[in-house]
Amino acid sequence: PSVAQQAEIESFQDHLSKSTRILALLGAGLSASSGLPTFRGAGGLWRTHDATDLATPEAFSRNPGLVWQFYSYRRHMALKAKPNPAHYALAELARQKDGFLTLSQNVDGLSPRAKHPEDRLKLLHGSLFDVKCFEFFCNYVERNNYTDPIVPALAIPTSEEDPTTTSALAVRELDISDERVYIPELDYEHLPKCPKCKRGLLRPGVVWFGEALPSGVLSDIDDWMKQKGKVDLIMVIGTSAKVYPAAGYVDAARAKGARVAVFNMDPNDVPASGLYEGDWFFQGDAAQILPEILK
Ligand code: BJW
Repeated sequence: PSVAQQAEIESFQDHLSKSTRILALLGAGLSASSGLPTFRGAGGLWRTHDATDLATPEAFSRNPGLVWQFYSYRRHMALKAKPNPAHYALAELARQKDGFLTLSQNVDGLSPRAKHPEDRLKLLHGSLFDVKCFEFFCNYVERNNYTDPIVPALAIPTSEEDPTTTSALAVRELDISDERVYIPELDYEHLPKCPKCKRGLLRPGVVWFGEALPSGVLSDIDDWMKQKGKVDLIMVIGTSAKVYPAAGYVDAARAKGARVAVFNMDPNDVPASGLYEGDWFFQGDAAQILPEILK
């Protein structure tokens, strides 16, 4: 870092060491260097679809097979991925500070796998590994379902490598995020069914556009916000901070006195209210800069 950057890092570290009530708002950029794509910008296309167009109840109603292929692929990739140094650095900080609360928009399970203390981690948008019934009359929910694929029809197709160039008969998974790779259309009978009502389809336990965030999560955060008044700091890490109500926690923390520290690859991706005097912006790959700045 340059002299100016070093001074910024030191002023942040000084504030962090004096802070007791701290929030961290996490987004997809935190997991980017674990190999998981973000939603907006490069990598936000899945086949011909904008990833956010598939993240709606309407898309699931219209084509549950396609939406399940997208989520089954993401479950598979998330299981293969490993938490990166930023997930571990945050988990360590959360352990050290009693008044720490992480608000994660990520559904990939990497913070839990980095042993982030569970009571200090709120999953705003659910988890890829929770599944629930899509029928409004049925309340079936299943947590931590890591079965991959969840039903045989959702297995990632493979190709056999040329046996003359490899010693064993290796099978290679095809990249079904690439529209040129053929995947069959799947309908009702191929997809996971609800074991409770036996009628509805199961769906991923994530929060889609137009859906409410989990009520228990929201009330836990409200309770935390109301405690002892002041918030010292909110760290905004690897998120475009464009999706609400998640992004609204930046201003909510500010209203309680918090200074804001943004960690992002893109200098334009600051919260909607901008940066104030006394805030920080650290540009770079979260997996690299966060462990350095937090150590
Ligand atoms: C790096 C990096 C590296 C890259 N290092 N950095 C107010 C105003 C306007 C609209 C609304 C509003 N309030 C509500 C709305 C509607 C809507 C909304 O916000 N729309 C906006 C898009 C305008 N919100 C909702 O619908 C929410 N529900 C709701 O409001 O309900 C109301 C209600 C109440 C009561 C009853 C019923 C309803 C729900 C929002 C759910 C969002 N769900 C998704 C999908 C989850 C499942 C899945 O994973 O598929 O959540 S959408 C998607 O966006 C996902 C993410 O969690 C979320 C945020 O994205 P994120 O993480 O910020 O990713 P990116 O790609 O945007 O950014 C990555 C960043 O990382 C970039 O900045 C990069 O530069 C950076 N980066 N590599 C560091 N290596």
